[in-house]
Amino acid sequence: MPTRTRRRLVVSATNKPVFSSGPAAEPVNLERRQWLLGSAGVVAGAGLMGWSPLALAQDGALPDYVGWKDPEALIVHSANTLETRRDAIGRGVLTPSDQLFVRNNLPAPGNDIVADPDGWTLDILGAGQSGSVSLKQLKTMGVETVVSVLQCSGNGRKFFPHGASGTQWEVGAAGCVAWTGVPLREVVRELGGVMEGMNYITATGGEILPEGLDPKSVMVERSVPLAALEQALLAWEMNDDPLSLAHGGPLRLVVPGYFGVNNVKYVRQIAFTAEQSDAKIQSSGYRVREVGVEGAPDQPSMWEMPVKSWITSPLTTAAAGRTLIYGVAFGGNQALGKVEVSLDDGGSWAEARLLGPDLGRFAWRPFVLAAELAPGEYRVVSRATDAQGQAQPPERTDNERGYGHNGWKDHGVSLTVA
Ligand SMILES: Nc1nc2c(c(=O)[nH]1)N[C@H]1C(S)=C(S)[C@@H](COP(=O)(O)O)O[C@H]1N2
Ligand SMILES: [Mo]
Repeated sequence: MPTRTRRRLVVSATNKPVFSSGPAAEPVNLERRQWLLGSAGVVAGAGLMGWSPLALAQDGALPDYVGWKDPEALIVHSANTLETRRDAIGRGVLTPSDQLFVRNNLPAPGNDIVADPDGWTLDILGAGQSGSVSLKQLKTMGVETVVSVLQCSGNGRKFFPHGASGTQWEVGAAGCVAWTGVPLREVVRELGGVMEGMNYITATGGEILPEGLDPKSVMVERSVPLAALEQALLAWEMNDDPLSLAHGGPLRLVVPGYFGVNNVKYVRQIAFTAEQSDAKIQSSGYRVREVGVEGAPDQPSMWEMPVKSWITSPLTTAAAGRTLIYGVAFGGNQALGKVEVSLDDGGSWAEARLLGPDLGRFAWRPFVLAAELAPGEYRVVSRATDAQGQAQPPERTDNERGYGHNGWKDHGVSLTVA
């Protein structure tokens, strides 16, 4: 858990929100020291030749800002990229916070931004009444809890044979967590609605950008279609704890059903915009294109997640006899329909049983299949189908950056039963 001193959130029904109409306020308490990359050194200032958002963590140890996480459950790819081990994904419906993956495109801001969560301010543009609102005020506008799968666009990148650049995630750049916050549509309603002609929700992360680089080339600013207003949440709690810095505290835009990158951490501005952001992370980053092709705005953006599943246990060996085969499955932006498991690489399938309570359209379900296994070699695979009848394809769709892999073949495991 992020902190032992738990402070429950009080949602006051009497405090009426007040909006400043002046120029958008800058977020407070952001310091340059965010550019300390763990113990790797300072990377601020104009001389940014060696600047890399993927500085290596020392000795595979957990960097300070995620020091509260469970090292046994995580693979440290870099100071900014931590993956949940496949064998750490349990049978529970929710991923414990200390086992959840972390992915930062930029070094995380300083911990001081979560010291006074209620004082955090969010600028809202493109609504009937634009202005600045504090987290304290947001907490008076409504509250809801949504369980959703958080998954990086590059989850499964490791399986692409062309060697897609980026973190070599296997299955663990994903987890299922409970978010508590105010639905964005409630906030917008209080502000007099979305201005006419706006097509996107554009959210900006609260990182202080390094000097000497074009801000557009590094800033985390993502646009999602306005349709996502139906489910978007401004979250201040994750798994019943105040949102940790690592996961975007004090305030995060959560877009259930959409890939991780759209869930902007330490969100400092929400703008309803006619066009998508021209930041690199939107215009050419996170675009699906053929191998060898550069990213461009006319290619599909990593928005809605498709149906996906994978086996979590057993992963390598099992004793002959009755074996319970476990995994997780989700429908992405759709509810989950069913999951099938095959012991012969898709030759024949049996429907698995979904475990735990159904926590809604955006949550994942653990699944289990009881199998009677004779000694031998097995290729165990799972195939999920969403509520609309869309099933996982057998193969990945090769693409330059290794995005969106939901092919069932690569996600299978080879099992030796003795
Ligand atoms: N402000 C900000 N938001 C961000 C990012 C970031 O670097 N900065 N990374 C995005 C990406 S690519 C992913 S996959 C998720 C990861 O969320 P997590 O670190 O809470 O697991 O956050 C997204 N939101
Ligand atoms: Mo990501």
